[in-house]
Amino acid sequence: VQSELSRLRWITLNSSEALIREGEDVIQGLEQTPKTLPCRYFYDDRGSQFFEQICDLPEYYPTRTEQSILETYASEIAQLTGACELVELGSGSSRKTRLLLEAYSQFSDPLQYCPIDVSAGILKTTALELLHQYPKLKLCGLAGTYEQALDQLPPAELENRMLIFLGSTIGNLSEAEYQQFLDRVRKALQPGEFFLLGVDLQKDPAILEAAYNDAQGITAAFNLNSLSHLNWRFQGNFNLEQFDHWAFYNTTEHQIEMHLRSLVTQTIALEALAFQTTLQAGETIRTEISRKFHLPTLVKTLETYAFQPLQVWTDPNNWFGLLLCQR
Ligand code: AVJ
Repeated sequence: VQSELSRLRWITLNSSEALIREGEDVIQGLEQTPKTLPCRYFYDDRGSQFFEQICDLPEYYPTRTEQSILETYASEIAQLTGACELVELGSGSSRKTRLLLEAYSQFSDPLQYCPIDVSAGILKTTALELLHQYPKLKLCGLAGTYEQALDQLPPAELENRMLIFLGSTIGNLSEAEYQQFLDRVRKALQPGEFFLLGVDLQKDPAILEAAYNDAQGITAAFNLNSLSHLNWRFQGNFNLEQFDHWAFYNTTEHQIEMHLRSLVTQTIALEALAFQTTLQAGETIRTEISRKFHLPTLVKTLETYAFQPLQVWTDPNNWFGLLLCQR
């Protein structure tokens, strides 16, 4: 354990100042019509556990499809980039990243991994597990949001670096946020550094809708859990029994939308933010958008942000895409 801890560095970016800003995001979202919530509120420690369960659901194909692409191509990715430090946004349990860690173990350079997640609990557990599993690994865990992390990335420990963003989490960003995000990534990387991006692709809406309306109701529990999170974080009074999970594919916007629908007219309060608002019966709070991509369009967009696409991989159904670009 001593030697494992000597290979661990830990950085917490959740300053109190950032928490206040987060509260402002919540208020801003709930004052909009329709009401929205930033989707990182899914990921308190309990929400991250629900998400792990979602990944194993028969209806939720993205995780296992992306996993199969990585199983097939991880060593090709490592060959294309050569030895480099792996920096991952939204690493969670790092289950797919293990395939990359295996592939990058072939290099003589130390294996350097920097997982970044808002959920410090899952980050810590995963970090300790990985250090135990990979004796060559040096790990620098960063607890914080993507914005914080990209603006304050620790200096690279190796010559080269690859930023990894898997699971189509980029699809949770609105068009404006998406553009800002790509701009931040470009600024965070040096010329020659790599960006590995996993995206869910447009497909039959029935397949998409099933993935967000699973038979066991885990996605519903995950969605509702964001209200528990607000309750403990901001002294809220949300009653989860007075909301329903609602998810559908918006075909014009090419995005899944998840909402929580109020079953009654009710006033909700977030005491720590001195905020309250009224929800009409049937009114919804949009908790997530999950955009579905068209690969050729995405490649063009990345090019306009000065990312040179090196290779694109998909699965036999063309359900999911993995892109390797170079800054
Ligand atoms: C991993 C955040 C991209 O949008 O599909 C799963 C989250 N939401 N089921 C997604 C999620 C509902 C997931 N992301």
